[in-house]
Amino acid sequence: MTKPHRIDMHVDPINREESLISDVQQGLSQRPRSLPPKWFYDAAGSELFEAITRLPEYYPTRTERALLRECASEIASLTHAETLVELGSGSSEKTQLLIDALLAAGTLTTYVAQDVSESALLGAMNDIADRYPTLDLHGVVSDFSAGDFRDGLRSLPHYPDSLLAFLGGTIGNLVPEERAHFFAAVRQKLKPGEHLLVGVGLIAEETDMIAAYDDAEGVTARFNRNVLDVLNRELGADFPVDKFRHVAVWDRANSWIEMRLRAVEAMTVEVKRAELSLHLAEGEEIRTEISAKFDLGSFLAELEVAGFSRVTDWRDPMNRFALILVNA
Ligand code: AVJ
Repeated sequence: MTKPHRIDMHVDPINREESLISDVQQGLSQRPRSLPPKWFYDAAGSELFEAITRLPEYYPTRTERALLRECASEIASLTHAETLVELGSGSSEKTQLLIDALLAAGTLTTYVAQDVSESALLGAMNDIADRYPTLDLHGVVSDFSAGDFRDGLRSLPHYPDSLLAFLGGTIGNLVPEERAHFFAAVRQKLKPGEHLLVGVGLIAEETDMIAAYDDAEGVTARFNRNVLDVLNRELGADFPVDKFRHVAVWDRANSWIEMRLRAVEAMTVEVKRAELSLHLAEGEEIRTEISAKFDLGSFLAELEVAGFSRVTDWRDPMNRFALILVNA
């Protein structure tokens, strides 16, 4: 097996426990109670997410893959990127379509992959290293949302002629205010002429959207409850995980799918290392994720407010997902 000339792995020295504690103290004591979705992704959660992407109901992943297959060579000729930087790279599986096209165009030298999950990133980097022996590879385990995204993005290395990819619809996990901060921080990170490629879920049939987040097999339910396993293990909490029901609702006013965990009976939970004692009434819910779905035009308007200009976009025939390419 030929080795790539370089693989670097960086683990951002942010204290995982410290930020988990502060997220838990903040999120669980406010109303509605909430937890940030990044804590889903320990090794088990990352694997559950990969299982979700293979479910018949979860259309975003395969729709985006089909779009990438169609437009990757066009993206390569429009961007001439030397470096592909990916935020929330996960398994990097769909990214290979972009890498293939950028290598075929002869411009790509470097792939920088960032993810919050060390296990997912290690697995992805090993796959990529095996498949692409000539690519320079940099893996960054970090929280890109740290410090209003400024700190989180600052810790990513920047290379010339970058294409920054943010795929999968993960942008939907941010509330509008966070999105504005994210776009502004990305815009600052990129040099004029560099590109951003975003994958976004579009507003689809409500029943299809709900099914994608509440599958028949219950994989999404396990993924959702896994965040309580994370709190139990990492903070010495005693959440009775099987006493929580997975709930997915479409919030039309906010245009997002909301995942919640609903306590099926009243309970008191101790979160030892957060010094938190939590009383939940029967039926009380914790919001664990929002996944916003967009109207393409208003999404483009948000990008333009941040100083990006549209290059082009691609949508699937059912109009459920879009890839958007913009210029910094
Ligand atoms: C990985 C954030 C894109 O919001 O659709 C899948 C996560 N949550 N099923 C999404 C998720 C429930 C997913 N992202």
